[in-house]
Amino acid sequence: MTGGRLPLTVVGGYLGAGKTTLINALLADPAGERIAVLVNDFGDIDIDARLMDSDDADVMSLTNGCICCSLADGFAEALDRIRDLAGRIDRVVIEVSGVGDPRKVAQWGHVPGFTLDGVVVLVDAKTVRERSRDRYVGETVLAQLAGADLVVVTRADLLDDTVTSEVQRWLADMVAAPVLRAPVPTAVLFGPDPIGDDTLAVPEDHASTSHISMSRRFDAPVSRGSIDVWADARPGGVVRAKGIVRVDDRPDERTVLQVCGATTTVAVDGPWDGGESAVVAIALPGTSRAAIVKWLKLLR
Ligand SMILES: Nc1nc2c(ncn2[C@@H]2O[C@H](COP(=O)(O)OP(=O)(O)OP(=O)(O)O)[C@@H](O)[C@H]2O)c(=O)[nH]1
Ligand SMILES: [Mg+2]
Ligand SMILES: [Zn+2]
Repeated sequence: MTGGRLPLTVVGGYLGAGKTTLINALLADPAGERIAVLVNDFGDIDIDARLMDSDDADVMSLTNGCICCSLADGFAEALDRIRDLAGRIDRVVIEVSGVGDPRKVAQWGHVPGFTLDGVVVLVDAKTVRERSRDRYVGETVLAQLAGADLVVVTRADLLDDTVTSEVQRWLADMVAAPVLRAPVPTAVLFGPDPIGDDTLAVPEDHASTSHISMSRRFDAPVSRGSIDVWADARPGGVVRAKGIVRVDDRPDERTVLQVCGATTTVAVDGPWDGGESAVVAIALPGTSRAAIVKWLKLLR
């Protein structure tokens, strides 16, 4: 919890993208957090709330409209009820209807009692490119992606790996957020607070014209596997990143990470020097800080 305010994570994505599936996975592996879920099903029957494995979680549902436009009053009331649960829950996850704009819903993360944690947008690897060009739903899908702090690609299990990679590259060119394949660990979905003892430095807010620099320090070696995931998921807005880290399979050596334009290199350049194990990322003005934090959190 952050100063008594409940972190609010918004989950969006087109109809059937896998939002309820992701939230169920969160409820199954909540990383010790007590989660309240608010579901906005688009139809007039609250199917999704019943699909959620809600043993420990408080699941509330809002039907018959979309919380980003027509259900503002009902949504405000639901947040009041959730606020009353404070002390019993640690965070709130909202499933936005498949046609809703999650970024609009994220504005509720700034009302008293809450703090915005980030916007997670899911896309179906199989259909997202086609849908983005569709004359009826293209605008909706593109707006959802534009507001993402983290993009999660679903149904990769049904596609050839090369096809999914191509979709991921297409997404990465378009959005200023990390692009990951489902399933995504809870610790990455929830942020931007740093995990464990690692510290994450967030400099003062600069004028909107200056680049954003964020860094992360590691107390423990990072895993080799996480470096690959991290390199593949770089948000479009990040123009440069570099670091000297200890890696689990070579903890006594310096592993140098260099991200420059589209290229990432990972090289060992000598014995560990006793300095800090850390990474710095520089992003274009306007890049979402939550997106950068989520990306840096992939190193673990
Ligand atoms: N194979 C596969 N199926 C998935 C995946 N994610 C979701 N599904 C399936 O897709 C269907 C729709 O998933 P939901 O999680 O209900 O999708 P949603 O975004 O909540 O759907 P709406 O709330 O109706 O917009 C279900 O049958 C899921 O089991 C995935 O990564 N792989
Ligand atoms: Mg759903
Ligand atoms: Zn709406």
